[in-house]
Amino acid sequence: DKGYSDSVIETLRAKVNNMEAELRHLKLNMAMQKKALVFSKGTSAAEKLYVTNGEEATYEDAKATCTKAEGQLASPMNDAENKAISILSLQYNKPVVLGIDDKQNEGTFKYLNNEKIVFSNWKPGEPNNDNGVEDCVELRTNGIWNDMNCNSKRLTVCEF
Ligand code: 293
Ligand code: CA
Repeated sequence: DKGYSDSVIETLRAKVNNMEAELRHLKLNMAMQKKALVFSKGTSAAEKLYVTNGEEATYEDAKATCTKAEGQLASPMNDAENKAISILSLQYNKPVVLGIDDKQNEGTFKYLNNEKIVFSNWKPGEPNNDNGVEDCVELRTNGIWNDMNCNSKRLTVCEF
């Protein structure tokens, strides 16, 4: 007959039990690591962890820094995430460059994955594409957004 033998079932049962124990251990450990990282130098909102290296860089350089770190340039998708980033901006007293631009189509701001933004926090009167050269976005220490020249250097904040 095609049934599994009792010994095979018993072996699998033991493996699943081990995996469940390891998973519990991993989850506890990850929660601990996250708490420690947030305590030392990050801020978090929901599932995202925001961390800065303290450096000011252009949009392209900041993007490359975050990609190299296997994260991505901070891209707030709701008010809670925007607040988490603004806490770092306040701590360092520097505006932050976001992972959002309208390079492709003036006035249509998109995330790095080319999707249109679903959340914004523009200052009244912004985005104004001042002098026709503002395709990037800075988040000021108060959390408010302004479109700016992509060559301007702002605080690098990555999300993980
Ligand atoms: C213009 C008008 C200002 C505004 C500024 C920024 C530049 O100078 O009121 O603050 O543009 O939008 O990004
Ligand atoms: Ca502007």
